[in-house]
Amino acid sequence: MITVFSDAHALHDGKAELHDGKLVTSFEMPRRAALVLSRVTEVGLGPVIPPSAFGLDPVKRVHAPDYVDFLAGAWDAWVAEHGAYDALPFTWIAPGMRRVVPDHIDGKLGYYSFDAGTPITAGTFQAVRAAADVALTGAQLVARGERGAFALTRPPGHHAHRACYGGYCFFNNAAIAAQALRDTGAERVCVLDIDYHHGNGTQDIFYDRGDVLFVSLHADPVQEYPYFLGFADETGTGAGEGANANYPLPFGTGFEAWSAALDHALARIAAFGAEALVVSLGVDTYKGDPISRFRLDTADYPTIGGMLAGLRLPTLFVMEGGYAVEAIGVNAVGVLQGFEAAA
Ligand code: OKP
Ligand code: ZN
Repeated sequence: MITVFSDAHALHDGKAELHDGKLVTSFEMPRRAALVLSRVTEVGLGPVIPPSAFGLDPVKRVHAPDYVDFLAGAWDAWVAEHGAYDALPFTWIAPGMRRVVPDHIDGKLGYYSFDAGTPITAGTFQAVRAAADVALTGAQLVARGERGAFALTRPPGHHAHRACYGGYCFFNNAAIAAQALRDTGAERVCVLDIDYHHGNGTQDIFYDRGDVLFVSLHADPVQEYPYFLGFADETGTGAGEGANANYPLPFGTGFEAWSAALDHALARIAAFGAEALVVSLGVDTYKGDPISRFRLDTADYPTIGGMLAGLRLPTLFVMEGGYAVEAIGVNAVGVLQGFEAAA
């Protein structure tokens, strides 16, 4: 399997996030992608190639142009006000307030975000552009006939909505790839999100569309971030009615219950008749993950890959979460190895 990777991910290097009432070292760090890449080479998964440059047009197929422009200029605007230290938002729109675009960067950060865990740093925009290119290059490989491809994206993307960032995510790499697959000929595409957290951004982007099925297995939002989306009764709207499926699972979920939900999800995907599959591949379902509370083990990940291969669909894996850095490489690449063994 070909891996697409760009060193530019390391230009996004947040110092801190608000966690348990304190500013702590960011869980989402450059070392994550470096360790997945070294595992890819260690096991000889296949060639590692750099992305092609697609520009921002395919990004704007799923993100609002004013949001993209905001991200492009946010760091410089922040530095002009506060100096060269990471930008974090601190206030948001609540019911009863007005949805107006502020002039000041501090207000704009709140307007275009939904949490205090997602710093904008000097190289964030370059890094998220590179991640979009990585996803788009992977989509192109799959569109051109590869059975599977791995877009080793960082930062992750599935929490990013059409016009706001959060959850370590800025550009929704998986959504950008799914849209590119649609635009290059696939009539119906599925995004299957197996990250521990609900892919609220991806769901929202495709919620009113019947051509992209979004399916997600994740920690129940009554207990876990992102709290305000990801419930089982969210099934899509308008033309998208029936093209959204959430599988919320409780804290402590192990592989038996998790894989039963995956079996159900796979049947749902097969019935949809997708021509291509994008997998939002998070491995923060691992029992050793420092911010998550599922109980999957390292041996489970190749099994998951084998189950995904059973769909017999051209499949693009897009890297999302996973914060147990010592295990992220083995677990993420384990899924890909399991897929290849069964493909
Ligand atoms: C990104 B991805 C911290 C709460 C959680 C945000 C988690 C974002 C996960 N106390 N913070 O889905 O892996
Ligand atoms: Zn996650």
